[in-house]
Amino acid sequence: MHIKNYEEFIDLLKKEQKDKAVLYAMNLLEKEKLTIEELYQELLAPSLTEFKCDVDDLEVCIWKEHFRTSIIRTILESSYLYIIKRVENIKKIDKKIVVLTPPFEYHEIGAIMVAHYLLLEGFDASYIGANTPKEEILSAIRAYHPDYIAMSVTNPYSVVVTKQITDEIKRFFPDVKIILGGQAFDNKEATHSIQYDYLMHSLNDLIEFGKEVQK
Ligand code: B12
Repeated sequence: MHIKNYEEFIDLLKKEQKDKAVLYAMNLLEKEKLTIEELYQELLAPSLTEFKCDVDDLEVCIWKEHFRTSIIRTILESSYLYIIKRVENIKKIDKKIVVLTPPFEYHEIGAIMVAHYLLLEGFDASYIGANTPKEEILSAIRAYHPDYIAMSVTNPYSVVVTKQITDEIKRFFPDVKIILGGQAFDNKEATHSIQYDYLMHSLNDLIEFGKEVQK
């Protein structure tokens, strides 16, 4: 664990110094002090999941959360350069995966990370967006012919619409395998009555999945 890096990074986030926070994270990758996975798992993800607002005004807190999310998103986009470089030298897995969040699901940081993790495992993965309307999802399947659809679901209210979408995917595209993940499924009962092929939670699950697919 890189606790010192986490503390230094969080300090920049608390001060809302976007430029310094982005440079700090990029420097860790450039100098190879952290891998992309370590940066995401040990700094970026906890900086959001453990976010606590230290002011009393709820409105100010919401803006603080939005601003922090925007910093993390900028770091994720900037990390893509390092992903491209690493992917050049790894064995590719000839499987296409479309990653998305369903309609009305705005939490997208987890989905973007998952798309990046899948690229680093060698998959042909594309993140197509958050809050993706049902028709767009079906259209993406028609256009890209993916082997898998990975749906990231955070808000428990999104589970109902996830069921509707997975039903349609299974009806019109029975060969496309469905991967579910995200905080809404931390409780496995939430998957009750949803048609899916894989339920995954972590980077380790994705690594195991990569190995299984290549067998
Ligand atoms: C940032 C944030 C937002 C932002 C999101 C911005 C964006 N562009 O993504 C905004 C402001 C939009 C937002 C809105 C809301 N939010 Co919010 N949000 C958060 C916050 C602070 C961080 C989420 C995050 O990005 N975490 C970091 C990522 C990396 O973690 P992750 O998503 O869990 O993903 C990891 C794993 O779950 C996994 N994973 C995720 N998807 C998948 C998929 C697969 C296939 C696999 C293998 C793995 C996997 O891998 C990731 C990497 O480790 C959380 C707090 C928390 N505890 O998470 C609340 C939180 C999720 N939000 C919450 C709520 C209630 C809301 C709102 C309803 C608030 C409101 N009243 O408006 C709305 C709902 C919006 C909607 N319709 O979706 C609650 C949910 C509680 C619950 N269980 O009911 C939380 C937990 C806050 C809280 N403690 O109350 N939110």
